[in-house]
Amino acid sequence: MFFAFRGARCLGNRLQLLKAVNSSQCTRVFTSRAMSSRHKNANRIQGIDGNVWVEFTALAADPSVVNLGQGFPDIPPPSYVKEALAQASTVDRLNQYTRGFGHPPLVDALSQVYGRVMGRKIHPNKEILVTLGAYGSLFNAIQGLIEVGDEVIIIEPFYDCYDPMVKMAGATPVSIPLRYKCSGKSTISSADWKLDQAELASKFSSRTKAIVLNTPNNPMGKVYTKEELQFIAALCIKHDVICISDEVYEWLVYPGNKHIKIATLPGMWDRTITIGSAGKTFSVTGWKLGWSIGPAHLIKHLQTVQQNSIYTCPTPLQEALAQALFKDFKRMDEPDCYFNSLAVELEAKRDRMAQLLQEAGLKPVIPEGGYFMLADISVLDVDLSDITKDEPYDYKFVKWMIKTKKLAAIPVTAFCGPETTKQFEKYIRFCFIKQDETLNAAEVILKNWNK
Ligand code: IK2
Repeated sequence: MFFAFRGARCLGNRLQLLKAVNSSQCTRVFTSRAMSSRHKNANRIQGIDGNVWVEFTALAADPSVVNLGQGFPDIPPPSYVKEALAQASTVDRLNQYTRGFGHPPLVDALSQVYGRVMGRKIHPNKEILVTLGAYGSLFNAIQGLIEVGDEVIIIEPFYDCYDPMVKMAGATPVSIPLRYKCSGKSTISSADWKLDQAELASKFSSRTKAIVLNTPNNPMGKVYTKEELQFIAALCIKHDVICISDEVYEWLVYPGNKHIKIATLPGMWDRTITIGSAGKTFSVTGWKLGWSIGPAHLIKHLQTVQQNSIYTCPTPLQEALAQALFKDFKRMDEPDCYFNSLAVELEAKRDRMAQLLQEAGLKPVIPEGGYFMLADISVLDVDLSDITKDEPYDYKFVKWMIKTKKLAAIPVTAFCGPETTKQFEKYIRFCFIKQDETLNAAEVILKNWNK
């Protein structure tokens, strides 16, 4: 339409345009417009057009596919969360814009919950920003704090959007892989993947502006220990580096592990942005609400990005989230509190998933947190050499599995840079926050794998 309209203006009138449609003159006009450098993408998005969620969500959309791919629950959210949203929509005022940096009851609720969790007073208006999902927080933090030419350290495997967001800011991602250290135990755990301290230290330089941390980690489920966090913190302090700490799975930690917020370690509050997600906290990924918490001198730069981009988040959702947080804040120490009960429910699903994979001969990596499980697929020895597309093995494997076995997962190299592709291309990621029926259906597929 756009080209047709511009073409019509150029040729004078509609009649002339119609006559010209089949003429080579028009083809030349249209082609040269389409090819013009003015229509080229901005450099800041060069090379980042591929996206694992766009590609694999479409492949898994067929209803006959058992979808353990993208990380969304098919268990229902708590009823009081849904009711709070229904209730909010009945209040006229709550269907209109609210405060851009966060609906007042929501920033109050967040300041109370995190004030308690972090053991400090958190200013609701200056130290909290409500965002469009954790994605929004990551985007605001990276756009607001990272300068063109800076370096940002990212630990691999990483949640896939970190790398393109850093590149969009004109900065350079510097990656460091978690390395497997065999524990000698019969099962493999996410705790067996560790940062090599000397290697990590070597990545920091005067160009390093920030490090992105993700604990519990997606895709592996690693929960960083206090010692690991202290080591990262010491490097941040030594090199005056900001820590962007993505903690969307903060409540989903399994027995024997403890989620520690790096912002609570000495010297870290002033240099850390802690990111959370309503989608992950209350099993409502479609709500796309998140938050950034940190010192006022950093949060104000994230606020600047938000006020000049999306400006504000949906009011009824923020009101409902505030009500849900207040409810669970009052019972934080009780087993019924959703922050505690979801992890218990998921522990059983995690163990079931591990068993399913083991019975199919796969080697699962048992996560310490989150709701994903990696599986080593090398034992299946599927010959995909006739697929000529130039992709890592895990991409080909998952596409083949969706097509022939009707089971969807996510290739782990989507969370890696080019240097670690070889290290991770024999792993795929399964999401296990699913109803029993969904896990049963996956079990049938895995049990019949060789039939
Ligand atoms: N950070 C991490 C670590 C996430 O896992 C997510 C959500 N990911 O879910 C998709 C998947 O891995 O299958 C986000 C940030 C984004 O969270 P939100 O939905 O709140 O924007």
